[in-house]
Amino acid sequence: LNMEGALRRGLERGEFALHYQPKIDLRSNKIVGAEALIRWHHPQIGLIHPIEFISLAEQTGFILLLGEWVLTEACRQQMAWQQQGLPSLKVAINMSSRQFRQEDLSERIAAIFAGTGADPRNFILELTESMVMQDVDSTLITLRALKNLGVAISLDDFGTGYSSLSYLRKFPIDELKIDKSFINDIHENPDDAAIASAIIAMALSLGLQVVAEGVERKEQADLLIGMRCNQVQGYYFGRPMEAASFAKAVSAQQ
Ligand code: G
Ligand code: G
Ligand code: MN
Ligand code: NA
Repeated sequence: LNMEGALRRGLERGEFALHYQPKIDLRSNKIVGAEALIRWHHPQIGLIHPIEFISLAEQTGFILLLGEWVLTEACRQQMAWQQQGLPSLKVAINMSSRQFRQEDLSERIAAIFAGTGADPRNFILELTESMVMQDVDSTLITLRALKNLGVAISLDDFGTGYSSLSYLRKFPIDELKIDKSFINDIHENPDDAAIASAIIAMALSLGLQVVAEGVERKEQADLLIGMRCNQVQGYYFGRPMEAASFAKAVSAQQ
């Protein structure tokens, strides 16, 4: 089976979809946005998760085309929700390393916003530490160009990679997402709780938004409220879901 060919045909045939996982603000206890997570509805195999195809797409370069589809689809969906009368929702998009290293990334992204009419201020681009630390000079140029468009920048899986803390202040970053491996055991492991608490305190004192990922239990959410964490995301609040279910969840809380 030629996976790369199947991916390309799948894109042409409309087999990809975005699912949306709620991001909850801990002050209002309301959904304020979503992370868009790609899914492939293969006609024979069924639902395929990104772990099965993202790294191949990255190796072959197909991720560039797929990444543009993801942003275009997220723009279309965000505007559709707004037209349905939902409150303005921030949509977070995962970027791949290859996408982030494109010379003309900000122009490509600007063209997608212009083409769809979506407001860049409603979008967050998630980057990982390894992506931003690869070549810090060119990272800084790219991040500045992206910030000029109006999008927000988030550092995803924070704490699992190697990022020099000095770059947290040099880079124009808006948000840290604490990796779920630090959140898993915060309710029973004091060391993990200490790490989460320290990351939150550091983020807040640098003026960054801080999001805890992988929250699966109420005890974890309660601890994070006490630590002044801004937002949470995880199965306890909602799994990644189809756009229509996400819209229902948002309307239900109005
Ligand atoms: O729900 P989950 O299985 O969706 O995601 C698995 C991994 O795939 C995560 O690391 C996530 O960041 C990545 N991923 C999900 N959607 C996208 C996407 O649209 N683009 C990229 N580059 N990665 C994605
Ligand atoms: O790598 P990234 O952080 O972009 O991907 C997020 C991944 O975490 C996705 O695969 C998503 O489905 C998954 N995820 C989201 N919430 C939870 C959770 O509460 N527990 C676990 N185990 N995974 C989660
Ligand atoms: Mn992510
Ligand atoms: Na993450």
